[in-house]
Amino acid sequence: SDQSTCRVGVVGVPFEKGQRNTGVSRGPEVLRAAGVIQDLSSFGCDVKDYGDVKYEVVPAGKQLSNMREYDDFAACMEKVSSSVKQVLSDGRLCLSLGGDHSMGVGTIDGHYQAKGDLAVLWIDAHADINTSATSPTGNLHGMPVALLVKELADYWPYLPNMDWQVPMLSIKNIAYIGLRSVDEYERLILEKFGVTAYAMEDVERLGVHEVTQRALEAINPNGERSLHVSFDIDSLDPLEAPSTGTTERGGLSLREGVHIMETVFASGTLGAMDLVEVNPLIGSEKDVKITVDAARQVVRAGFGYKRRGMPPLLKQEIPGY
Ligand code: 6HN
Ligand code: MN
Ligand code: MN
Ligand code: MN
Repeated sequence: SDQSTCRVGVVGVPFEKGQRNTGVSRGPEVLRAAGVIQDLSSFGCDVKDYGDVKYEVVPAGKQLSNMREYDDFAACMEKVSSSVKQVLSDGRLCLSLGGDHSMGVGTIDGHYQAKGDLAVLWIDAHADINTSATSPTGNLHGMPVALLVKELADYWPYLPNMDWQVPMLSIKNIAYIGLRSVDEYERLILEKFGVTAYAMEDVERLGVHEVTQRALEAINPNGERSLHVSFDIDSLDPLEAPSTGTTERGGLSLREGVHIMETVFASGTLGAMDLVEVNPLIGSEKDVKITVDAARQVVRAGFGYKRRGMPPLLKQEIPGY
């Protein structure tokens, strides 16, 4: 059986300074405690936990306008990038557990450094493509995509302590699914560059399977790019994932989220996945459990779990069978 060929490395990113709610930094801890790693090994993945990313701040010496907690962000993402690069260089797929979505800058940079040309699937209620000039909040978790793409490089000031990061992604190789809260200047950028973006109305019109196939076809037509999936738990409807900081009603069902990740797995192109924005300090204990269980289902689907059931691992023969 080839079940043990799924090799995964897990990186925890307990970073929450890209937004204003306390608690997202405890995402990796609650996801691990709920059994994300055992979920994967239970159907045959060989999983290694690389632990949590740690960093030390080097003050930039000047305030960057409209980029809250920039110094921490720059220092943390450099470490995130090298951890993700390490996992991939060890011949494993990388699962990064967040943490807020600003960590996409680190995970995608690390993925690029290990694998070169990438395709990125950004599953989110939000487009996360503000620059410091367009952001209505100054929260860095609304800016990662704009930091990663070549086409927006000239829209940023010089970013101290970010010399390790070079915008390398082509905006043509990113696709969105789940959008329903896009700021005005974000909309302008998506239009200007013709970004592949499936908003909720497209999921309704075409269905989630078709949307996912089209998104993958648009960003990776020959399947030769390594695929990075950045899954923001707020892409799901808040009824299915209430414990997150920027909820938007009218979102994906958990079934749709799982289907996207099953389709991703079936494409055979996945290199790395982020699961971000789970905040165990938002909502009741039950809300947290619902959210964490949703995250676990989405993750295991991406690494090959089938709802129709998995064959036994056949570690030993069971007498009588
Ligand atoms: N996320 N567009 C808003 C902003 O502050 O730029 C919300 C961003 C949400 C970010 O959910 O990862
Ligand atoms: Mn996001
Ligand atoms: Mn979001
Ligand atoms: Mn299919």
